[in-house]
Amino acid sequence: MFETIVALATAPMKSALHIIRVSGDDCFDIVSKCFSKDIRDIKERTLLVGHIINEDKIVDEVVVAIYKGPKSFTGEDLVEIICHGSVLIANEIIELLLSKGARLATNGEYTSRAFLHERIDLIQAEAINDAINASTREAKELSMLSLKGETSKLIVPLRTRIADILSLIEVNIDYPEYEDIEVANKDHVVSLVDELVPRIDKLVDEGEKGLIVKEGVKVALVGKPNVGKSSLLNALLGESKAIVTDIAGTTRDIVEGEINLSGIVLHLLDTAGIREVDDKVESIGVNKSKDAIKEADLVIVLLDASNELDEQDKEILELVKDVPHIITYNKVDKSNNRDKEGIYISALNNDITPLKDAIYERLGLKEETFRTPSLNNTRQLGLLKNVKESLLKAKEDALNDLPIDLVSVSLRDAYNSVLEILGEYNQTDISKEIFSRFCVGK
Ligand SMILES: Nc1nc2c(ncn2[C@@H]2O[C@H](COP(=O)(O)OP(=O)(O)OP(=O)(O)O)[C@@H](O)[C@H]2O)c(=O)[nH]1
Ligand SMILES: [Mg+2]
Repeated sequence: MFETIVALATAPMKSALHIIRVSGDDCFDIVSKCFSKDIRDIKERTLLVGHIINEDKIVDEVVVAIYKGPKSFTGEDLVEIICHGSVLIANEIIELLLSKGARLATNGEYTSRAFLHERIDLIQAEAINDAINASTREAKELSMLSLKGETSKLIVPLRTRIADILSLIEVNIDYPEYEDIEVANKDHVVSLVDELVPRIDKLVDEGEKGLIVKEGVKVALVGKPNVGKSSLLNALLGESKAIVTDIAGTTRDIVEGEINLSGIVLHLLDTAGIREVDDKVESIGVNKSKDAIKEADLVIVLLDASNELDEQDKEILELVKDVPHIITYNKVDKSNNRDKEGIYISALNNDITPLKDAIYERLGLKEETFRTPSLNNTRQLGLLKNVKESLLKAKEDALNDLPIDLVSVSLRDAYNSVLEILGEYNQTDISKEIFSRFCVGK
């Protein structure tokens, strides 16, 4: 029994039209109680023009789209009421539907129902949310591949291969008397793991690249005072967002900005120049700069090309040595010396293309990344890594000659993690977590 839910599917603001979605077992009954036509016997997908009526009073002239389950987005009977784009009208219609027995939908409940009715798997449900939240065309296109089920197709073969061996082991354990069944042994497990692990590694690599396309990267600009970090931020943004002066210690707090670099969103952090200081405010800023180094996906270490490196520069280079970074010499307009390894730019003259190219290259993205379906959210990637770990454990146990039923425990863990990626395992718990991120009406 699925209660009938109602919500506004469009943004609650003045617009040309609004769409109100009603879905659930009684949705045709409930809409018929306030629509000028009876829609209970509608057989096919239909559009009807009519009036929403509240006690003989016309609320609005509307178009009603009728979808019979299971051929609807939610997989159940569903009605979309297209009314005029006033929030007052939309609210009046929703209140009327509530009074006739519907209840307000919670966040993402329509997508959640589509999942529960197996219209889509969890990867596709997540793709809907990704498509809505995509901030670049490239990210949106990747989410469309997942929505079409292309990403799910990557994971289904893993499920099948693990299930093959698991079921062989189980038949062996449960029906030892069947002599014509192949005996499950450690070689089966070892060759399964050797076959699947490289495939998982490739999926993780593609997923991480996909994650970059989807969510962008955090890039911190760090260096000692006055090297031109804020000038570089401004040059990258194409606007003078951060204050620039020739006084060392101008920037005290993190200044943020965002650019789209060939389809990738860079979240830029301009930081306070790192140096030893007594000033309380500036030293808080310096600590924030050090934190930014840890948080960033990529650090641009800015050095002054017109001066020799000093102790401060060397200390900063020491701070970044274990994180992904690009060494960049600024102020080349003041110096022709380019003998050190690194990227040479002039933030002042807007001569920063070499750095943009270096950042893009460092992300390791290829043309195909934008067209390759991938498991590109942290939930999916985390589970994929669990699958790999469990498979490696199964291989280790097999090589240590543990009984096959004990080896199968890790194989089953791997199998369950694969199911969880698709949302087929422990459905209610994961879906609750995921659908809470949707907006109402989706
Ligand atoms: N010649 C030249 N001067 C530059 C360049 N980039 C920045 N400057 C100058 O260097 C001085 C410091 O620039 P900022 O961008 O404020 O330096 P910062 O690294 O943000 O300094 P703090 O905020 O103090 O850490 C300013 O006078 C800039 O005009 C450049 O490429 N060439
Ligand atoms: Mg600055």
